[in-house]
Amino acid sequence: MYPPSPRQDFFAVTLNLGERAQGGFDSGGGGSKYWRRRRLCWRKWKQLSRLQRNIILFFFAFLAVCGLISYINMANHGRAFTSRSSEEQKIELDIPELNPAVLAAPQKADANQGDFPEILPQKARNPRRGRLGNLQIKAPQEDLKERSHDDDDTKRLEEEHGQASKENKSERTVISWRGAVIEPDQGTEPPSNKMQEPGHKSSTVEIKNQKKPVPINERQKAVIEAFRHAWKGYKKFAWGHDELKPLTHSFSEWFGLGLTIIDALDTMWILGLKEEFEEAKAWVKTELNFGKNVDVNLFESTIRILGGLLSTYHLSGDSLFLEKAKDIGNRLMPAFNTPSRIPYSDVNIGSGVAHPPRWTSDSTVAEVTSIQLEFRELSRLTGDMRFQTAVEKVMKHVHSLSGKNDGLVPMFINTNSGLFTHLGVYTLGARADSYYEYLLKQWIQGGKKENELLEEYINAIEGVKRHLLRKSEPSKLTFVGELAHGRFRAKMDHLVCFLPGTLALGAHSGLTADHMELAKALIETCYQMYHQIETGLSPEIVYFNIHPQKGHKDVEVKSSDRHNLLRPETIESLFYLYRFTGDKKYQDWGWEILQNFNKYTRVPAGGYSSIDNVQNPSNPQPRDKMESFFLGETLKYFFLLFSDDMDLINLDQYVFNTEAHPLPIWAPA
Ligand code: DMJ
Repeated sequence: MYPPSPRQDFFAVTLNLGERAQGGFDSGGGGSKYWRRRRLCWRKWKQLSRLQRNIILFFFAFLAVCGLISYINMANHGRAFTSRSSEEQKIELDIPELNPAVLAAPQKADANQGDFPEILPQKARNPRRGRLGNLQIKAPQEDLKERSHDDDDTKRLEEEHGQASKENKSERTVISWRGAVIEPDQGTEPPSNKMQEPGHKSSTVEIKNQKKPVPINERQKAVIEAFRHAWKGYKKFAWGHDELKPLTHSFSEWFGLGLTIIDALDTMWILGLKEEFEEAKAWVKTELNFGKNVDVNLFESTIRILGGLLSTYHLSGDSLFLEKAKDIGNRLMPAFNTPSRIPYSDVNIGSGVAHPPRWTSDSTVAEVTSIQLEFRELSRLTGDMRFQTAVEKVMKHVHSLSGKNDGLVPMFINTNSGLFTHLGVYTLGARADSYYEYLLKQWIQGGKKENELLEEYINAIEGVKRHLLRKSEPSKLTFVGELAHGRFRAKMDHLVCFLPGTLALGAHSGLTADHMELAKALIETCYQMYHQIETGLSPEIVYFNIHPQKGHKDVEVKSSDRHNLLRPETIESLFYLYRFTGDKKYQDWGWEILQNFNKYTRVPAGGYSSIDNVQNPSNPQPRDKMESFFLGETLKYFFLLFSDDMDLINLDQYVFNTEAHPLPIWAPA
């Protein structure tokens, strides 16, 4: 037996190794000393018992094996890491950051692009300069730095655009959100440039749905009659001007661009009014001139003019409308040349000078976030990605901002700082409304792939439920109020009545069923905003009773809010609800409202008029104005609501912009 001597073993080994090492480093120490130490070491090794030596050898062998194993592992890990990176890269390519993945290859405009004015970016404002001195900003021709900045983004988009088209041939993304599984639907192709007949649904629908046309019914005929009556007044007294003043047989100008004609083009097409369409088209061809020295509001001209021209192009296939759309699109671009890239509210389309309103450098949140459907579509059709780049920058920026309350946004955003202003007030009404609408609709337009938009939309609806929903007394109507610095106001704009339609569209697109339930509850409320009022027409704003009080109705109206501007939102939502549920009560409610429009707002000589007092049936006080959206939206939605042809502007192929102009849902390449 060999009694172990651990202390000695340990000492011998470490000392010797240490000496060896020291010798190795001590290059000037002399070789003889080194060899003496080696011999001493060997002697000590010999003095060890066999067992001791075996243990030491086994220990070193063990260390060597461990070292080898960890070397192999590290090598494998390195290989795995490298290959995982390429997987990730592949995934990144498969899920593009922007929506061109779902785009068909852009159809180059066939017109001579050189015919259109080249509007150069204007120089960013100095944010430190005072407001008043900076209201008008001339576009300098040589701002190359900004231009190249934009060019980079545009180039990137163009590359993604091309790449995405290739990659998505076989890919169809499935998005899962809180249990909802959403598959992109079949989208819509750009039209052929072959001119179609008015009344045809569109070149695309025609090809895909070889069904017999559904004959129009009596209620639809009543809408056609109403349209013709409105058109008669406009033609007689306001032809070529923005809006009809039906009482004084005159007109009013806003932009001086024949707004009513442009807004009504696709309505005429859908209603099958061939003659009216042809005369309107002739006016667009010979009279419409965007080179005028006029200030236009970016949002209003985008949704009405650009949107109207693009949808008419899609429905008719006539390239005249695309040419005009490109022209106005180019002329609106200077609005984006702000320090923050949040666009100014106004732009002079003749001079290329953009500016904020006189009293502020803020823009309205709804306005800067409700131009995206139109500019994105313009890029898709022209292949010029500047339009898309500009509006998507705005969306991304707003997405990144703080100051939201559970997805609800403030009403203003500063064009210098890019930050929300007037924080703490949240509404689904004026100045914020279509922000929410366009979150969902852009997601649908792009083929349901831009998850950021969907997430924002769903967050916002959760925010609405948490902060803005209440029930009225005595009828327990569900309504959407407002939040001002933590205090709830039971105030609801008629504008909010877009929401039931948008919620229903979301539910139809795969979102959870509670969205449809809320849509049904809210459309009932919007209908009651008409039904409970003396003329059967809704005021601009209502206040709901939330405390039970004897003799009080659900809805109350302030004298300053009792006007009706012939707005479309409730009819729009009735249309969506009917399309998705098939419940005829929505058609009946719409019919009741149309009759009341005829009773209280129709002007015998031609046209319809906004009224000042919906609570006075014997004198509703006509205001002498027919808004262009009455023809562009209200009558169009009436016609679609009364139609039983589910393919008349099929909602799986088209998405309506906020001015009721249908734009195609992008088809996979
Ligand atoms: C229209 O111009 C649009 O619907 C916009 O989104 C809101 N206001 C009017 C109609 O009320």
